[in-house]
Amino acid sequence: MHLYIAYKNYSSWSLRPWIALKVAGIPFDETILPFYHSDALDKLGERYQIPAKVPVIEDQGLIIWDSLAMLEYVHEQYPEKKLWPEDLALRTLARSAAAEMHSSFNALRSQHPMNCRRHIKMQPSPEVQVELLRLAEIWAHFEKANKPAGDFLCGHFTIVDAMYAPVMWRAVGYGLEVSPSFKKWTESMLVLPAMQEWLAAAKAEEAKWTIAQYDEVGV
Ligand SMILES: N[C@@H](CCC(=O)N[C@@H](CS)C(=O)NCC(=O)O)C(=O)O
Repeated sequence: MHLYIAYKNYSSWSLRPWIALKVAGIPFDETILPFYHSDALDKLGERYQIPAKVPVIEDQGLIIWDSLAMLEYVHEQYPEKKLWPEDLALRTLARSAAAEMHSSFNALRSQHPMNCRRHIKMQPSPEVQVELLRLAEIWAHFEKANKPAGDFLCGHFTIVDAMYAPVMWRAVGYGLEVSPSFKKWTESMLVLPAMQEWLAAAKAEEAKWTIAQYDEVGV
């Protein structure tokens, strides 16, 4: 399996499949395509007639160019990793929350871009505050759900945690408050060895790649 991603510091979409593969212990190779600094991502898009966007997975002669689609693919290929919970009610909740992340939270995404290296306190705008309340509501659904013990939304780490992983960086990086259960989840996500590996790589990238428009948010 080959995963194409972009900057570990900035690319929120890239983090989703990467962290899921790492936490599940699924072997993969990766290529970083820094699209502000090279045209390699455009070339990949042209080669496969797909958008010049990351992440992309190439596996068994197949191309998957959407993060949620690739997480579903990985789940199908490795059902023993239980990347979705087995319980129908919990899986349905997790799938709905993952899909909501994929299609919503536009204010949070655009006003607080993921930037793992950066920590500043920013007052959320009214639109972002509405989305933070929605996150608290989603976390309350998981709190009330009948689920096994564990630090993650469904007990053990699943696709829904991977989908929200960039939100963890946004909350931590910009000092955004959501709810006590959300805070507890961010702490569990942050100490994952895979997340620490991602952070170390994001820090190491600073010597070669920075993007001013993201580094100056809130200045
Ligand atoms: N629907 C896609 C969205 C991917 C996406 O927007 N990727 C951003 C990554 S941060 C990108 O590649 N941007 C490159 C560009 O816009 O030039 C997915 O879920 O994977």
